[in-house]
Amino acid sequence: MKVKMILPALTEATSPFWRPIKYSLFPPLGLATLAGYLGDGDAVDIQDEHVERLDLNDAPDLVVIQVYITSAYRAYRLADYYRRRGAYVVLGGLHVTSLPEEAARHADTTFIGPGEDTWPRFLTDFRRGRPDRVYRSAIRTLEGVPPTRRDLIKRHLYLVPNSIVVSRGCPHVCDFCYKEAFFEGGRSFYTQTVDAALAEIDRLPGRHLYFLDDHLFGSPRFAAALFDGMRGMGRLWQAAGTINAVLAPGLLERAVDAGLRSLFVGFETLNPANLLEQRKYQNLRRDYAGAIRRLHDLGVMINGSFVFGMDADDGSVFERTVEWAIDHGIETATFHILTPYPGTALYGRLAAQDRITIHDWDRYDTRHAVFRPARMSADELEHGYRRAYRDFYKWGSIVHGASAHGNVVAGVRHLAYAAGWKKFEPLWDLIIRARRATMMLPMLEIVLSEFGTRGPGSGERAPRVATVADSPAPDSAHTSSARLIQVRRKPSVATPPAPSVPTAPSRRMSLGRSRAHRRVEETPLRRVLEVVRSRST
Ligand code: B12
Ligand code: SF4
Repeated sequence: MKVKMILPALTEATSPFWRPIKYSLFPPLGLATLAGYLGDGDAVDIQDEHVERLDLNDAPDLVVIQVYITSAYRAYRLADYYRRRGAYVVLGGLHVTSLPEEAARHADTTFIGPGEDTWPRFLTDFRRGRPDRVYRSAIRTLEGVPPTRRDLIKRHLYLVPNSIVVSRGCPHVCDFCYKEAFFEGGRSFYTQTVDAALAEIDRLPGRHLYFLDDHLFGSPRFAAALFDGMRGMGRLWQAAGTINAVLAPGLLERAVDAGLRSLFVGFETLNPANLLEQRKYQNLRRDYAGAIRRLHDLGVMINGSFVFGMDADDGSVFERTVEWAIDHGIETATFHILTPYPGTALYGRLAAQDRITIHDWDRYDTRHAVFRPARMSADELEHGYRRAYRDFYKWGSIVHGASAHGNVVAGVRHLAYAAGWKKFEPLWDLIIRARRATMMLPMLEIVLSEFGTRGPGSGERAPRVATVADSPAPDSAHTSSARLIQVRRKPSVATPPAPSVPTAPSRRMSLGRSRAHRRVEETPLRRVLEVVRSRST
């Protein structure tokens, strides 16, 4: 059987805001997961329109399309096209689950919810010539899921080819999140077994990993066993987690020992009234600044996520949030306009209040105000959102943020990461168009490892207060990669818990106290940062 799997590009791919770098990050893991269920005799082709031109002159028997809200119209056009050519077309994913009737008009079969239980059932029915019109997921488990077909992923087209998910969903229930709608009718948070997760990690080449799990720390037991199992695998990795997971004692240290170097953190809002309104209780009364300090003390960079337009937000929210994020040395920030995805509690509430003004799914991209905000106009919200991005990523802000770290290497890493990400887009563009995205991965690894001062997760935490003089000699990078090869070992859940490593002193405690620290403060690099900062503000 000839199977074609498509991740259509979102419509904005043709707009001036199109950022190839953002969409060349991660391969289509969902489709590669489903491909794992196909047989040896099936000819499978995964095409991701974000990074390649679709070949539409083929004649597959089965066309599988993953539909996100912002790519829904494009997905429907492709589905109609292939149905006209006689292929059997199936649609699934988040948007199909939110609006099944809309999607069903363009498909022979639609899938509601995650695919691990329904997709193999469909394949059996399809091969027998008796597929149903709709499959609704009810059994939620990742046990026995076949290995993701990474051989079908065109790795060289992605900056982060080693993305991985070892869980589904999240234990929390924020109103604006896709999660409750997508997992309705079954468990909304579950994980792989630790052994299966470690085996998948072990299969991935290179050092860098990006966990796309909504909340990798969502099950502390699973996370602790995973991190312990990863110790010594020589990985450098990034992931997402919540404030309370960061503040919880112990788990973060284990993650860092296993190689965590950057965390996406959902701060979302600085206003407790907004947190209450959105049922984001896990952030309520949490010490945001303490969480930042904790991450930075352990050498973990932060990508802070902030949402604008909740009901307690007025026109002052943008400046306040940006200033706060810069002052606290958050390395990168992702701003969003609150977006009511169909099926979410937020959508229900705004629809009941007759506040949803736009139903064009292309604009549900978190860059447009598709509803009437409570304390400002939609225009003000969009302008404020754009201003927040501009202000956060101004050179002056980047330098200011970088100098908020009590540690020069961390400051330079901040500068390199934020500027590299946002200030050289034309260069990224060139590299991506030359289909060389993966070439940049070593640079990302260097930055994540604080230029070699914090190597991959070896189980040994690097001393926190590093100075330029303390930095390893150039050849120690080789030493650490040699060790990397040596220490790679078979994963096992039986690994005993990590010996408790004393936590590094908090930045507050160490500031101005240790001699080593004073050396950091006085390094030439520190002075360079100060000069750049004074010139650029
Ligand atoms: C990685 C990621 C991206 C990446 C790449 C996406 C990719 N290559 O797949 C990038 C950075 C490009 C991206 C961009 C955006 N993203 Co995004 N992204 C994610 C993230 C973090 C992980 C996706 C993933 O790999 N999941 C793991 C795999 C295994 O799951 P899956 O893809 O969902 O596939 C499973 C099921 O959905 C189902 N399934 C899917 N398709 C099909 C088809 C069939 C036939 C069947 C049977 C089953 C099936 O089976 C699969 C296995 O269970 C999710 C959050 C999340 N946890 O899902 C957000 C998420 C999908 N993104 C979101 C958004 C809003 C966006 C943006 C609009 C953001 C923006 N401001 O630009 C853009 C637009 C994307 C687009 N193309 O339209 C929202 C989606 C909301 C919605 N209702 O559609 C999410 C849920 C984040 C959130 N919490 O709000 N994103
Ligand atoms: S914590 Fe994040 S992933 Fe979990 S429900 Fe809230 S927004 Fe969604």
